[in-house]
Amino acid sequence: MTDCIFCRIVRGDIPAHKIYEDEKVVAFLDIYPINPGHTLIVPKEHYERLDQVPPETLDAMIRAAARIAPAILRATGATGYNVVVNVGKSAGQEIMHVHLHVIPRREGDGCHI
Ligand code: DGP
Repeated sequence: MTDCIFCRIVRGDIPAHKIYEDEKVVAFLDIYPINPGHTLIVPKEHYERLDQVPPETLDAMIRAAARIAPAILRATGATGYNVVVNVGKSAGQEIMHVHLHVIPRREGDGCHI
């Protein structure tokens, strides 16, 4: 998927504010954040849907979320977070390269996830 925007971010062909990377995944700030620190975790290999991702890559995605979320909270002062994945256009998926949203939250922030 050479023209997939997240594949291009993974390759470094287009800029993104990367905050974490390991063998399987990259995490970077969402360009249209719901709250400050809103982060996306994407597998380095292209899969469209969550149900197509191999187990070891799923593990890496959720492990990355658990690892970076406390740092995001410390950096933003948020007190909680949502981990969200949209699968399919009908569920709001706009970029067809599977990704976890890590969305920092505060009491009364008015977000409707
Ligand atoms: P979804 O609707 O679940 O497919 O979320 C796609 C998210 O990707 C959306 O919150 C905005 C973000 N996004 C789209 N294009 C770019 C981009 O070029 N760079 C970054 N950092 N985020 C992007």
